[in-house]
Amino acid sequence: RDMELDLRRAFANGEFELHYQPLVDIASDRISGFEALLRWCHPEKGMISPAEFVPVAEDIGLIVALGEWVLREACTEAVKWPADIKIAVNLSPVQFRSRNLVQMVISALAQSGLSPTRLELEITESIFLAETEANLAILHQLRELGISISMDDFGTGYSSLSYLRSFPFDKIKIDRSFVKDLGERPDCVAIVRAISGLGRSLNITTTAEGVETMDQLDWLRAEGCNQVQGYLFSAARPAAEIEQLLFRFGRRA
Ligand code: G
Ligand code: G
Ligand code: MN
Ligand code: NA
Repeated sequence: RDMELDLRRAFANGEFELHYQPLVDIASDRISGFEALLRWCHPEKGMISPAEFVPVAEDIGLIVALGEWVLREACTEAVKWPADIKIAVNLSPVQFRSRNLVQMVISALAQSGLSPTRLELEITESIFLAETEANLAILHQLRELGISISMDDFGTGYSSLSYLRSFPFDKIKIDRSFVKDLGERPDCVAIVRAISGLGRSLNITTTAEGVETMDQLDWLRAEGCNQVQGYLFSAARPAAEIEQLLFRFGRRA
């Protein structure tokens, strides 16, 4: 397909950029970290969403090199932030098949000088669909380094609760499809309540994604969710705006 060639060209030309979306602690109402979100600034087509090109990059294997670039870039940026601000980076399941993932992460941390305790890696349920044992071993090695592991888009994928028993996740990210109709649909409240309760009992932080309204925030607070992320606070913004965002949310950078 056309996009394959275009993606390889774009990677060689440095057309990718990282934007950062705040993760806000509900109790303190302060930013505790940022999620790095990949953007493709196409010379003719403008900004292209990762939802469009990440699946193609996965198909052609480019996600391994692109994902390495993302991690190195994110760590290099985050090391400039206040020491209590974390950086969350998405990992593709394809990166787990690239055998030297752990070495790559160690190298990115060492070269940037970022403490592993400031790095959160976001994975999706799909990594438990195949090569479960090998992937679990990788996750354990990453966590041994002091890195936090988050389960992204919780509740939308394979959704077996058994992996919560086989691996000590640090965070569960409640998919924004459950947040969207909070207050309008009782089933969404029930699901958010159940996931928050699960997090509390298992001592796992819960983060709600896609929070757009004060009403949603009130529901999430009432249900004991720990952290929020969404347009109510800020969309993902370029690195140059992070200092301003930290200032706006009660901290000096
Ligand atoms: O930013 P939105 O920004 O449109 O992101 C869409 C999807 O792309 C999300 O599912 C998000 O997890 C994924 N995504 C964003 N950045 C990255 C990245 O650096 N690596 C991978 N593998 N996925 C990413
Ligand atoms: O990694 P993940 O699948 O969670 O990617 C986050 C996605 O959600 C990105 O596409 C990001 O741009 C998008 N997003 C972030 N905040 C909001 C929000 O408040 N509402 C909606 N609809 N999307 C959001
Ligand atoms: Mn994510
Ligand atoms: Na998500």
